[in-house]
Amino acid sequence: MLKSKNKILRLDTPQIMGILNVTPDSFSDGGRFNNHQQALVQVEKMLNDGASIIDIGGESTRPGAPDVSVAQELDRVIPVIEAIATRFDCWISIDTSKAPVMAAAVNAGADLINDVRALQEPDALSVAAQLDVPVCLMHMQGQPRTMQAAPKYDELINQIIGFFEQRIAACVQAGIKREHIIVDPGFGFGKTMDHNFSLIKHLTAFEALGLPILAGLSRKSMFDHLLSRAPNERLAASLAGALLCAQQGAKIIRVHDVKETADVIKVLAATLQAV
Ligand code: 9MG
Repeated sequence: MLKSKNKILRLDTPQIMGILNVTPDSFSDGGRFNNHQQALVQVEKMLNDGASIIDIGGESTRPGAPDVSVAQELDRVIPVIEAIATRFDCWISIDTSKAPVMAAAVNAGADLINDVRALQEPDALSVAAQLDVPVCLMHMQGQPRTMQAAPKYDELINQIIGFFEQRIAACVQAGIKREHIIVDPGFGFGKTMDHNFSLIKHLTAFEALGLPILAGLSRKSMFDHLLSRAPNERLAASLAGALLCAQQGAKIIRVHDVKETADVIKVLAATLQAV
């Protein structure tokens, strides 16, 4: 279970985090939801389709994406967060690594911080501790611009678990409650295709940390490498990945295709509940 402000998110069945990119260069929605009204229509659809969390990002982390200033990121995400918080009763996640964006987003209505840099940017730890909301710490080897150049691990799973142990200790030291921490192995972030499939296979290893696991594989290029599919042709592969991760213990699945993923999770839940 996660708690933020006056909200509770049960994790006894995997929850769906719907992706809302408010960047002009988003890799798979092409910036279509750059406009507020369109963003709200998309949010309503994702909630009706079964998402309980909406993850809003104003900085693209795909390799080669341009850097975004704090002012630009605030300009993209804050009005959308305010509009969602006023209209919908859902969890709002802010996908950012910048401390000023975390603070403004939580003040505008965000309930969760999703940081692909695991609170390693300046002031991120102290600001997240002050905000007192759950945080998702994602593992990434390198930086988005170069991370796919030649990712290399001596022991993939142990190294990522070691990284989480260090980041969790830093969070707790900074005053972040342990029960507020979510971990995410970071599919596609400084990982080869083989690393990504190994992570799916061994995802249960991360349960040893005793924290909820988030998995994000939706439309990622690992499926292109395996199947030679463009982003809009990766639905079946993404659903297979979502199911495998949910079976391997993921409690939050971050996706573009909420309706189809919700069906998959319901099939899994019904199977697990069957006598
Ligand atoms: C922002 N973002 C893009 N991919 C992601 C992933 O796999 N996990 C998390 N937590 N955030 C992601």
